[in-house]
Amino acid sequence: MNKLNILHIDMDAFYASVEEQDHPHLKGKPIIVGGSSNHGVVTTANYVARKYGVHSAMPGFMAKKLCPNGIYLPVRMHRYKEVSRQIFSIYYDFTDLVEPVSVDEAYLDISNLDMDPVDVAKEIKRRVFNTTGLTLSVGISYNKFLAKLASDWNKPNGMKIISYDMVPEILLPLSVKKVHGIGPKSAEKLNNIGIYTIADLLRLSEDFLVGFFGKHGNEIYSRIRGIDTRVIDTERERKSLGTETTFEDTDNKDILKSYLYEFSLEIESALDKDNFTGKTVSLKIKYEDFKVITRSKTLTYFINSANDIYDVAISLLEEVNLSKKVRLIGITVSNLSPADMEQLSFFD
Ligand code: TTP
Ligand code: MG
Repeated sequence: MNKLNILHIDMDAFYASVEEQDHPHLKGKPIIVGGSSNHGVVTTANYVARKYGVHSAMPGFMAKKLCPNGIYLPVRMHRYKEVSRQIFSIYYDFTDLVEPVSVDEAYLDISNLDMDPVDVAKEIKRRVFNTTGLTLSVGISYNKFLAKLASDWNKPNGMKIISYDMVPEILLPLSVKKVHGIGPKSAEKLNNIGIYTIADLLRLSEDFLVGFFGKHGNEIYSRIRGIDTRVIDTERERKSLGTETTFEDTDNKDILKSYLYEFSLEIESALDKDNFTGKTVSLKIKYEDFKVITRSKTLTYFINSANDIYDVAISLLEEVNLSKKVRLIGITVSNLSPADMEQLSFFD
């Protein structure tokens, strides 16, 4: 009962952190992504810029008033998606029960892992940092609502557990705005009738909440009592299909190629089964010294045949260093889309 099996992971200042990582000389400076034209809107700001009061969705001219010396950068969506894929592929190394919520946010159900949830969280943080240089915040709890609340608790680079016995102490004093499902407008309406905190909300009947919020009223009634029965929805967006294998260290390219061909066939049949096509092929290699590299290529069109997947995988293999022996190789196809809706890509 109430096993701490749900993680909610959210990257810190995601777009701005990617920019900082790609432009190391900007580290420590206030970075604002988007909003460079006065009509534009800020997508996000790093934590240095947030000290000036700059935040997501703020019009550019306001940001510039608050932070005239900020570095204003254009949005490079394809790059954030690329980093996002690297991060998600780490999550999928731990479990298939991943629900992608956005480019930088996911729920993981780690029930099947025989590991302390804190160790899982630490290991994910470590691997994401080693691969991308980025930090994230993770919330650990026994349902999605509480895990999400926890991930927001001590951003950036945070980690917070909310266990069953902590729920009253955590929830009661919280502002109603913190309840997933209560937006700024509803929060204002609640404030107008003297309801500011979850403790205030708890005094209202379920019927009243349904009258007030409509069909979400029941959910909100449960959530403020720490109850959330939503499961991890892995099909919310099918993110990737892949396969990999470990073998005796080898530097024989023909052997590696034969694995890639085998995997391309496997992925083809998996894509076919789910009626998906994909746009990105990633090659993962672990060397004899356990160093792991991944290389990805995103096409401008969707593919689902073994031959197409293999061709891309081979072109990626040509780019990697094979002077060291390899002990694992794998392919993942991501950026998936239902075969009959090819024009819609995942994050758009
Ligand atoms: P968030 O996770 O909400 O924000 P963040 O990652 O920048 O900062 P943090 O989580 O540390 O508070 O959103 C993820 C990305 O989505 C963000 O980097 C930019 C983009 N985004 C927008 O484009 N517009 C928005 O209004 C918001 C909130 C985010
Ligand atoms: Mg984030």
